[in-house]
Amino acid sequence: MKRVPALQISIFSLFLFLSSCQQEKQANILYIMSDDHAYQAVSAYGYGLNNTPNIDRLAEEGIRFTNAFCTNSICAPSRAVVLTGKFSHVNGHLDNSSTFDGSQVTVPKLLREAGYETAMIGKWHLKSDPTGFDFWKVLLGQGPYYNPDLKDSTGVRNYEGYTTTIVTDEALNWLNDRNQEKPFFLMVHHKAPHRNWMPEPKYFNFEEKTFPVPDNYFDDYSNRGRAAKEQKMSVIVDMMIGYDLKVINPDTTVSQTGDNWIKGMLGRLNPEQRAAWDAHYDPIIEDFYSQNLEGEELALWKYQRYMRDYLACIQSVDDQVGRLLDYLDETGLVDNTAVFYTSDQGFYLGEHGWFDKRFMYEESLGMPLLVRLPGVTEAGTSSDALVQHLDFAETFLDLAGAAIPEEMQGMSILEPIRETANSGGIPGDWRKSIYYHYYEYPGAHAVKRHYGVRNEQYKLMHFYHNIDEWEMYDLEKDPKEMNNIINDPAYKDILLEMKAELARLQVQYGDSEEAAEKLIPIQS
Ligand code: SGN
Ligand code: CA
Repeated sequence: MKRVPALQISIFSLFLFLSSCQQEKQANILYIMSDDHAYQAVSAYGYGLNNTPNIDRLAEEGIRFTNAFCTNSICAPSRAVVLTGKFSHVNGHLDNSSTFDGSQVTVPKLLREAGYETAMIGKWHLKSDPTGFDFWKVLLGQGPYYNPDLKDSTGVRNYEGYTTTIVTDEALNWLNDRNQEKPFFLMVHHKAPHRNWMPEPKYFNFEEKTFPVPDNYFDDYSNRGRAAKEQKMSVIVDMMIGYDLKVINPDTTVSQTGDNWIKGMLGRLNPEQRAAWDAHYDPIIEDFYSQNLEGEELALWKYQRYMRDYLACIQSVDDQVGRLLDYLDETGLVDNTAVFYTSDQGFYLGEHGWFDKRFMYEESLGMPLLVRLPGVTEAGTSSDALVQHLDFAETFLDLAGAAIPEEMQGMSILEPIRETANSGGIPGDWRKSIYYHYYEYPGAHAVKRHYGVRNEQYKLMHFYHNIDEWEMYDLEKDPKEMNNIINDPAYKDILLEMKAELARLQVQYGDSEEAAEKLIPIQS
């Protein structure tokens, strides 16, 4: 055997020692993101609508953020912000019609350079194929609830079963097969609970539940502007009885909204799945047509029907989060794996009478965010720090001990996490306000373009493009945003401060209304 000089041995052992230290420092990262999961529907947030014990484990064993916000309340743009650590106007992904420029710098690419093995499984929705991942397997577009097609670098394959379960199966397969020598970065993105909320049979029993109706379900949008009045996301008016609420008219001569769409979805089911579906929904359909509901009764029936399917879909997500957490326990990875649970944005569960998102109002601006990393997060804590999707790339790089590029626009949330563990407070130099900009108009649900600023107590928004209206809310006095105080003389000084803060943020992030109008040509 060739002898190695003593000095070489000691340099070699030093290298081994340093690389093992490096590995210890670099936590594994498991990022679980669902689609349209409202914070009101995570029981750790205390709204009493449902019970999500597995997602709640992350709050009990880690930290819960009470002020976590998106930057542009819609799917693909949020995903692009998470990947790049940059606002939509900088990463170029303004709305769901855009195609992601995968040649730009993204967090999986940087983590790979920092020694990580990277994977992306589930809903992708960015049109171009994923880049920067050692492994990817993604749904096509929005993906269905049952029997999905999944695409990887070798092509597309069909999978039989419930998508939420299949995405998790694939994540667990990858975890088992991964390179054990490297830390991992795994993104698990669920389709659920995105529209049209098709539950798995296990949770058909949600039909027996009745949910509290939000007190502003019958909102008439008085004291608000045209944007709130002219949207098309009303449960009562815009939800499709067939597609959304699963009530297909047995009289096929009657044309009813969404019947063909739901029939298309149901065409994907195998005979066994279809039999279980029909056994559940047929009596609901029969009951509905026997009642001839109208007016308020019909509106309340729609709300309950919506909530039952939406929350049932979340129950499956919760089960599958549980499987991943169990895996970390069983393999001993738990102590060195940072787990994030969040959503691509928030969602309306009947507040203001709505479903969907897009608006900068609280329910769709906010999102659940729970983080657990033993030794870093303190069990059962919460933070009121204002954080955004914008911060995630920076946070992952911070966890990896990798440099955060200057051009990234967010801040590592390890700072407020550490401060929560130290003092229970927010770091003094943490941001005091957040910036928001939504572009997809004209588009589905007709929410007008707007941008704005929110701080701890106030929110200022400007709706523009085919409208020029400002709204301001006092979130302490009016948390449900029912009363626009933009013309209230009592808030004259606050308005000036908020306008100045908005202008400051636009300079800081390099955005403006004029630039936005040039990014997307005026269509109407
Ligand atoms: C689909 C939905 C919309 C939803 C968008 C965007 N309609 O178009 O209700 O707002 O997705 O959602 S559907 O009839 O096709 O279900 S996002 O989460 O992907 O941004
Ligand atoms: Ca979404």
